[in-house]
Amino acid sequence: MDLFDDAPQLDVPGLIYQPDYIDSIAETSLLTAIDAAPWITDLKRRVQHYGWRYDYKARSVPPDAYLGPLPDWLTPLAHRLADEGLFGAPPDQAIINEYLPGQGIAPHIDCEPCFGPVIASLSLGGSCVMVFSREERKAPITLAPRSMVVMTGEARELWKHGIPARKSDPGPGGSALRGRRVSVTFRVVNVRNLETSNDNHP
Ligand SMILES: O=C(O)CCC(=O)C(=O)O
Repeated sequence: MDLFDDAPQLDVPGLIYQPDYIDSIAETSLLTAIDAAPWITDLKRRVQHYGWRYDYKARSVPPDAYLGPLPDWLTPLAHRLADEGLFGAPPDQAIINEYLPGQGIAPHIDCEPCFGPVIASLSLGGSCVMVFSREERKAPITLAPRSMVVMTGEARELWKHGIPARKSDPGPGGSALRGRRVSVTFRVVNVRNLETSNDNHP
């Protein structure tokens, strides 16, 4: 865990935040590749699925949902996450979410049977506040563009994460207007569990 050994400790056990995980050239190139690819428009926000399709209604990865390997423009990041020791194997699934100002994602824990013990999300374009919650406890974390947030242990299994659907976020300097944020969330699919998956993904 080279890079992540120095990452600041947060209030949520198992949550790791690494600012400036990529530089702005890599960010622009990822956004260009993402915007050249087709979007799925069934949800309130646009998404793209790579590796395996996630079924939001069934809250599972159906056994026939394999889409093929991650695209070339995501593979280096997936290998880097594994090389840094965060994932036991390179992630084989990625969901891209686009959030326009006012859009968010409901608090949820990613499907536990479907996905492995580590979830990592890269922020592109704009920042947002992601709120981690466990019963009455809440921990808002600002995710800056080009940062990587990694959920492991309690943060992945016991705390929900969500992004309030609003146009601005509170911050140290007052309220900050949101811009367009695109995230790339990496996971490893538990292929052996695909028949029996069930979860509380939104
Ligand atoms: O936008 C993000 O960083 C997180 C996305 C997410 O929670 C999900 O796709 O389940």
